[in-house]
Amino acid sequence: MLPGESGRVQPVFPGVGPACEVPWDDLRVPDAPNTQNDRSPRSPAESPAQTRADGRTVLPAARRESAFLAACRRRPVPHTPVWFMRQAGRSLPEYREVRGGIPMMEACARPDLITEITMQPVRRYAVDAAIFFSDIVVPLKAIGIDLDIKPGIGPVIADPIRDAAGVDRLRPLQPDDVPYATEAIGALIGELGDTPLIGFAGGPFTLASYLIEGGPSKNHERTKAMMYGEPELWARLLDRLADIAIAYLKVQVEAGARAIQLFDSWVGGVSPADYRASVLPHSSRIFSALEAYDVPRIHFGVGTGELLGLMGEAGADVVGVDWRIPLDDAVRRVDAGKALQGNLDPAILLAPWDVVARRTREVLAQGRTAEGHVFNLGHGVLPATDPGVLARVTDLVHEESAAR
Ligand code: 1CP
Repeated sequence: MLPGESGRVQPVFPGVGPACEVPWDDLRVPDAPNTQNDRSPRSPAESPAQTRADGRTVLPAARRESAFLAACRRRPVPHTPVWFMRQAGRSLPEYREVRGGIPMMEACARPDLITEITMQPVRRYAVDAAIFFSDIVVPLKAIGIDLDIKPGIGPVIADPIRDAAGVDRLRPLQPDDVPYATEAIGALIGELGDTPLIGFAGGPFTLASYLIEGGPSKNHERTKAMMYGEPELWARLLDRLADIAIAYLKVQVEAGARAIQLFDSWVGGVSPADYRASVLPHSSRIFSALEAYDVPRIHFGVGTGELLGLMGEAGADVVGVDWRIPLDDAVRRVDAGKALQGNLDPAILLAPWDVVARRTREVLAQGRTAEGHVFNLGHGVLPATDPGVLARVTDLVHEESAAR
């Protein structure tokens, strides 16, 4: 689709005039929603910039930075970008079909399946980013921890880690331990064209919780008992988990991921003081280790309203917000210089469309107070979600935000 052919409002970059300083490398990414038949990168030379009557310059699609990367970097966007946590998964019939009978851990180690499942939501929705299909426990399995992802439960660890000998079992991750990740991302980069791929890893608290509790947990009590009662052992454990996250993220970025997200999903149960003392140093080390790659770094956890400022301080470029606090409130909780991601309650997608549309517009309005906003849910897509609703939300976000 050429610029202007879509019949949609031609988006304008405020302040982007002839002396536009957006780096060339970023301008090669068409931002237009990637409809299925519009994936081929076009040479910027093919379509010149146009100056409108009001003097503003409209960059042709092929010369614009990906809307997702631009929003992460707090730069002007043609529309608010959108992707959904857990956009691949059980809400999609095509996912259920390819996964049929194949255990989750096996699917996560097969490049063909990783590629197919990562692509499924990108084919269905005009999302602005893809997320690598894997799981936060994949690198732990790759270094020899005996674990499985059980249907309907989640990660289950055969021999939970509760002492120094257990911590010593966590050896460093080498790229050779996850050859399927490198191979799948290589294939994905080709298939995705200009749609950026987000790589991810589990945050140190959340991975520690699975390892210590032995599986999903409501209160993370053994985990917190170690954090409070055995601070040296805790620090050693989180240090090793941070090293594993760094190695796994580097593998993904070196293979072609263009942004990363650190999911510390369950860290919201920790107070700000304890977060600062016992978790932040480790997350901070992970973000610092990725700094040189110059990819946007996103940090997300559930129920982290009281931690948002600290999660930004840890070194995230983009702070993920769950649905419990409005984005304009979140803006006040993070330092200047951060973009926000979020935060429609995933359960809203199960309500009638007029409710979904109204709530989506509210999130967009609140997101406008942020320096950059990536539209997302406040947590993962629920399995009962109708994919048609996700498609409509994606289009609504694009249309509403482009029309402004
Ligand atoms: O058989 C299945 O379909 C299992 C369901 C499933 C899927 C599709 C699990 C088990 N993991 C995944 C993939 C996955 N996990 C992705 C890629 C898909 C995408 O986003 O499109 C990602 C990013 C994750 C990350 C993940 N795994 C997190 C962080 C995000 C979050 O949801 O908070 C966490 C906490 C996990 C652990 C996990 N893996 C699976 C489940 C059900 C859980 C949560 C268990 C619990 O309640 O503690």
